[in-house]
Amino acid sequence: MPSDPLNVAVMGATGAVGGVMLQILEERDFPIASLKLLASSRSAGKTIAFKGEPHAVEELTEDSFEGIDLVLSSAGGSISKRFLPAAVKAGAVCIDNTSAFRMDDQVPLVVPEVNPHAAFNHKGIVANPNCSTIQMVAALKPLHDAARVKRVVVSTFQGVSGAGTQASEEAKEQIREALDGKEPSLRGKFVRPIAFNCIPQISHSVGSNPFGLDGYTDEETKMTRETVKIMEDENVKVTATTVRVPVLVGHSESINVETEKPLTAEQARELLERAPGVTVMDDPAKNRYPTAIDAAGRDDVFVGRIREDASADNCLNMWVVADNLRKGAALNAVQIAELLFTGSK
Ligand code: 25A
Ligand code: L14
Repeated sequence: MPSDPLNVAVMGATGAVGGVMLQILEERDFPIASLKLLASSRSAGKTIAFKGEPHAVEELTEDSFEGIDLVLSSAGGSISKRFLPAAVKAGAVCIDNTSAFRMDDQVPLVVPEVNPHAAFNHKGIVANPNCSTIQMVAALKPLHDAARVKRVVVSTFQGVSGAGTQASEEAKEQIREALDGKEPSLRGKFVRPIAFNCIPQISHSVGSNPFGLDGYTDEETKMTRETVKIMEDENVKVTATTVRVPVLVGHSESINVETEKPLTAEQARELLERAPGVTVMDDPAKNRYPTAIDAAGRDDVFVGRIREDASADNCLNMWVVADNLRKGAALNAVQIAELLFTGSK
């Protein structure tokens, strides 16, 4: 059931995710009657081309949503909390990329390949999961359906674009300084140098202790909690270590998964080959496995290095990579919109 063209607003249109959102709406020819680009006053007056037509960026206010059918928001959690209630009141359906509403009981948390049915229970807001969670559950779901996932131990290697456009600029600047033999300067987006380094701290919370009382960052806690909500099974236990690496686009994950029933590596490979939105790239003898550079700019979640773990029963290891701005954020959000409005995914 193709829908009538929609009046669409993009909140955070000038950001890392917002820019990719516009690209994806264009690529997929999403049915748009009118397009409103919203950002902070810093960007008001800039123009961005969409389908060859310049569109002016407007300052986001509570009055921005009159006549809007669909809001795609990616301007940070505090902005979503402040403005989405006004959008819902104006009658818009909001697909929110931030963590603001993800664990709210009234708000579905959706990956279209995993729990599409949940999207239809919305009361105005549908949450888009965390990028690291999206790519992990896309790879876990087919294994869960076949053999029940019990426990997951995951370590992530996350690109800097996940922290926004300014973080990407800071990372490049630090790498330039390091190559010039200078001390990389910290400009606010990283707590330790990211140039030629790995930082085991991904936290957007600005509280006094970014590690929380249990020693985990909010990114790690999100992976644990969001997985249970999306998979609709509280028996799936996840423990995570999330690490920022000097990669621009693409999150990579080393995943150890324990299942109730045994699965050989070959069986897992076959299940993943049939899974929607997943591409298996697994021929290690030919150096074939996914890396962030392979996944950047692509839509699928890539899986490789699938192998049995001889140290425990019913355990497998795999390596899962995706473009954090596309499947991890903008693409997943547009797929949810397609599910709700155009009857496809
Ligand atoms: O608040 P959180 O939750 O901690 O979010 C952190 C950041 O993560 C990104 C996004 O950064 C967010 O700000 N993000 C959100 N969801 C994400 C996801 N799922 C995600 N990243 C990955 N995956 P971003 O920089 O990519 O995009 C921010 C967008 O939000 C707009 N925005 C910010 N404050 C706003 C606002 N819009 C409305 N009202 C507000 N109060 C922001 O627009 C952008 O579109 P902008 O106009 O503020 O920024 C446009 C250009 O200005 C530069 N800039 C940004 N901040 C500052 C700045 N310049 C000077 N001072 C600043 N403080 C940017 O370089 C940008 O190019
Ligand atoms: O919760 O890589 O959507 O910094 C998205 C970006 C979490 C952190 C979210 C990153 C954020 C993530």
